[in-house]
Amino acid sequence: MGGAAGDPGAADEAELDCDISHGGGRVLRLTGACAQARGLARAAMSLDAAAVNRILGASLERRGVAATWQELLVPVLVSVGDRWAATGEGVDVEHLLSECAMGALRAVGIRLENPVNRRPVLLAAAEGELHSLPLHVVAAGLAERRVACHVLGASMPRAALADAVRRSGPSVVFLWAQRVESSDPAQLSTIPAPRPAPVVVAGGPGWSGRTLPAGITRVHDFAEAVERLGVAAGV
Ligand code: B12
Repeated sequence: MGGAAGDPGAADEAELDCDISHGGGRVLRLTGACAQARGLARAAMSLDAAAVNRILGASLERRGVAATWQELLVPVLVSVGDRWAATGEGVDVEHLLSECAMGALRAVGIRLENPVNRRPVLLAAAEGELHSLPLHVVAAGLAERRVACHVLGASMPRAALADAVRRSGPSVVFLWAQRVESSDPAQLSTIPAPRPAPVVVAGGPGWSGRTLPAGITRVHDFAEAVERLGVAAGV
């Protein structure tokens, strides 16, 4: 698994319309995106899952998780989301791209042998939160550091999360909230602290402006998340 940033791709400073010939005039606006991101946007807009999988697989292999997330996936996801907000269209594209991305990112963790951590790292999305893709990118980034994670996925009820913490004794619990509607800080307080207590980390734009319970830190980007969770997991 290649972890180096490597080839950043051909930068394109101009706003670019990825016009999809058989997509009925569907357009995605990508500003300053690399060639691979434009290819990913075209494949996603064409609902060409095989091409999306190929592009993501090759990028993860050659450039690693951080570059694939920041240079390919984030620009295309943001653009797909903006297009949905403006037109109400493209939920199909959003689903296809997220599904392929989760598959490609999961494969990074599945290939991890002999992880360095003994205690689990739990990654979950907050109650009511269906955005779970960032959990998978964090898990893949940690796998590159030989840290194995348990991804608990979307909309984790607080009682079930508390139970999982009691039963598995994690070193870290990461809770993602994409939206303010799902970022009730009280659910962070109900995470139990069996000895030794886990480090609890909150991530995602949903937590912006929220006051988090004492002792809980917030991370703001992929690199900070992987660093903070990796240290808490012992690497
Ligand atoms: C894929 C997607 C979906 C998929 C999710 C699939 C999945 N399994 O995850 C589906 C189709 C299910 C979905 C559903 C919905 N979605 Co949606 N979705 C998206 C999309 C396109 C990408 C989400 C994502 O992974 N983002 C991750 C990164 C790319 O984005 P970001 O968090 O904004 O990144 C910022 C920071 O978090 C940070 N960052 C970047 N990467 C990382 C990594 C880490 C680890 C950290 C800590 C930080 C970090 O940097 C960025 C700049 O600050 C976004 C568009 C967008 N801009 O995000 C919309 C978006 C998040 N969705 C949106 C909405 C409104 C919805 C729905 C409510 C729609 C509906 N009416 O049903 C539902 C939510 C239902 C629910 N109960 O949760 C809005 C949210 C608006 C808001 N602020 O609340 C967005 C922003 C679209 C838009 N432009 O309006 N969605």
